[in-house]
Amino acid sequence: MNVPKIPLGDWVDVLVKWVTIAFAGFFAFLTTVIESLLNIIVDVLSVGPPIILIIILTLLVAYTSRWPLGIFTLISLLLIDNLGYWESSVQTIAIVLLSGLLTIIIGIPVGIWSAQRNTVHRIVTPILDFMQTMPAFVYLIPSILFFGIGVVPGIIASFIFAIAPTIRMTNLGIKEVPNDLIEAADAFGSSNSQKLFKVQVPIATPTIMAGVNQSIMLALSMVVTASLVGAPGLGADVYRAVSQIDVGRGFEAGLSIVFIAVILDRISQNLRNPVYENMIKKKIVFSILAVLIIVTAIVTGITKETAVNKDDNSIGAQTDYRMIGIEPGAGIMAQANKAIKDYKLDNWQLAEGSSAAMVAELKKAYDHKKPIIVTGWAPHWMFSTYDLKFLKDPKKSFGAVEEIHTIVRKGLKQDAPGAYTILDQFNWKPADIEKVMVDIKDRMDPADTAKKWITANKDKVAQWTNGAEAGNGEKIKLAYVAWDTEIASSNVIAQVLKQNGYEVRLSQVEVGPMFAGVANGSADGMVAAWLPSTHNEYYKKYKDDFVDLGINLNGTKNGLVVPKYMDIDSIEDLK
Ligand code: PBE
Repeated sequence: MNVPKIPLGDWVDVLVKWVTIAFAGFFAFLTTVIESLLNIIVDVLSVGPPIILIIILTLLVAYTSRWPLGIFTLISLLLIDNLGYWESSVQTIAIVLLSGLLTIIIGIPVGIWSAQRNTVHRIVTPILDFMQTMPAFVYLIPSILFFGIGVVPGIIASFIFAIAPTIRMTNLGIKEVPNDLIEAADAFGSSNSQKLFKVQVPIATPTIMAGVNQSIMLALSMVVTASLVGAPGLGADVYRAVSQIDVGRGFEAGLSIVFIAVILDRISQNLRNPVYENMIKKKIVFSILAVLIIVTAIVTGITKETAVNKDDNSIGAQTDYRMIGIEPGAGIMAQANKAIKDYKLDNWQLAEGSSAAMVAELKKAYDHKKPIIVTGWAPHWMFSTYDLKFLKDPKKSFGAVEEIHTIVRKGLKQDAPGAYTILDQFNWKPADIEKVMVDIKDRMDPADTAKKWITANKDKVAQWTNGAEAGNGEKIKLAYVAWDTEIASSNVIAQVLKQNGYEVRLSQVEVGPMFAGVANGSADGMVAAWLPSTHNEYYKKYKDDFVDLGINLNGTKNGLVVPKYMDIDSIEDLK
């Protein structure tokens, strides 16, 4: 039977597209609100030197959860500071606090409502199941389109992922309030709201708080995922370490996350019944804390207000001094950071995320003729889709024109001589790869696109396969990074190898792992080494452990890219 595929994905695409346009104003508003709230929290937390917050947190943990834990807090926070992860930690705490806050504000009322109305409960439960089990990565995709890259889509995705326990536990807590208490309240003639706030909620509080605690922990577990779309903090540190296979830094950042998890967990668990309550009243402690927070918020708010330069119309002010980057391990990211130094762009930041997020952000800005600066490279379909220009780079921070090399593992020549020959002879032009990229971008399946290109370019492909022994079903594993250029090239060469008798597996990884994989033989090869400058660091590190088969494409270029409607020409204009 031949049942056509149901175009579910297409429907979702259409829906998301419609929502993006119809609710653009609402999303912009929400982005501003969430960003400002987060900024306030970060400002308050980072007022004064770190030691102030360290002491306050230590005292708070000691007060709520006994002094040994206070000492643990002190030591672990001092260690975080010493290792250089303080700023990231503050960012992470702020993100988790804000997601937690949103969870409480929305989750508890929904939980109460679903405890009171069975219909609500019946509707909410399957939605919660869905939200909790749908891989959180999936929320990130529409989130980027709705909110742009940065911290906001990360917070929203964490919130969706984390809210379920609060709703479920609130519902449970309220339902578990013994019936005789409700009857007693009824007998005294209490109104519904009196019953709720004077009887049900107080009795259910421990259960509700357990839910909130779970939500906070889940939000914390999302920080690495959120960093894929540009959320800063410890998650970004971990992601960066993965993408550069930096074991040491990965461990340091991971350890910091563990410390913060323990601290937040203990505080949120014991907030209601602090251990030392008989020594100092809860009310006093929390009042002092509240006053402290409010005063700092007001003071930092005022000092900031006066610091803002009112008539700043520079490109920097228009773009929030932010350039949109890609995967943290990409060579172009190191180059962009170098440019920031070389051109002394002190107040500029390079947002980390992914190539897909960068492209989404570019499209959004371009559609609204807004100023935007991205890290871009050619060949790339974006130059044929939009009117873009490279900013001039007189200091050559992004290197000069480059080439892409094919690199294979040692021993491939003996194990699969035919594949080796094909990989060695693989060579094409920017115009070729661009054609493939445009088709893939227009939503053609990469493998099909590759086949189409091969059929249309038989002569070229014949040169690559010339004299190559046919394979006998040997397995060839090619590593690549999900950059548009490499999705195109890897798929084409994979199809060519397949048509010559090899069983090819493409394995998508981060940059560091791609080089390491070929070097340690767990991947057979890759066609994605940008040299001499872009991937020089990785190349140097592993060059003794793999075989460089030379150039497969000439004439690539990296740099900062802006739409032509922007009135700047050179990186120097960013100052
Ligand atoms: N790129 C595309 C990569 C190499 C291929 C420019 C994004 C990089 O910067 O590492």
